[in-house]
Amino acid sequence: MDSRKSLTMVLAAFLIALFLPAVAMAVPSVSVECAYTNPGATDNAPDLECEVYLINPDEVGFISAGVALHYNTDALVTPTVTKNTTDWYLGTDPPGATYMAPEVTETAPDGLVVYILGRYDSDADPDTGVTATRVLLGTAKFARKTNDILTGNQQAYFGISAALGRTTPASFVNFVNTAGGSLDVDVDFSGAPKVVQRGDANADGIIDIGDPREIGMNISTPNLPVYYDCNADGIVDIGDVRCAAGKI
Ligand SMILES: [Ca+2]
Ligand SMILES: [Ca+2]
Repeated sequence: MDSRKSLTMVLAAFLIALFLPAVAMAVPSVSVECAYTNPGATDNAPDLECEVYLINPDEVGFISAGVALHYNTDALVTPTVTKNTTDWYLGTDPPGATYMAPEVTETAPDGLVVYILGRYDSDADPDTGVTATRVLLGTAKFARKTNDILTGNQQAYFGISAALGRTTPASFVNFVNTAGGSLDVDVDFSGAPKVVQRGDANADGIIDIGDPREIGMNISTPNLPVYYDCNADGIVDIGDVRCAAGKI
């Protein structure tokens, strides 16, 4: 082997070693994304809308998931919750068999919404599970107790955080993959929830020219964070570009 060839092989081995840790670090995580509406003549009633996503970069097949969403009852009242029954269902078709509606506990000051989800398609792909890289688990909408005008990331004010759905009994497993393995210790909850004003599309805490631009460039992207929906009508379209521009 000439020296150039052996140098090439050493370099290749080095590059593989360099990128291996990055591949191994692509762990699944939970992302909590919330948008609040400020009061004003053209705004909807003051509210906070949260969406809880499972981020699954390696497209591991999940057959169950469980997340607890905490909130501060001093700031938020009357939760209305849903779970995603399009992707998480048991049976031949979504929504399939009714299985564990989200549980809401309004005990002050730590309100709690628990989503437990399962996926078993007895017809099409019983062994596949949920493999999307970004999949919705559930939503929660709240009324705000006060009409205070807020700015920036209000995670602390609203007391928004996420954790494993159930921790008792000790044998309960929230996240299970298609191989039957528990992923409870693997799923990363360390990312801070984002709680920003509607229209702050890049969630940096301020609404400036970058936000209507960000919305405009992503109108056709599915599963956009809720803060892209500036006018709170449930869809992201040109109206949100205008709405965000109007908030600058
Ligand atoms: Ca912004
Ligand atoms: Ca909209």
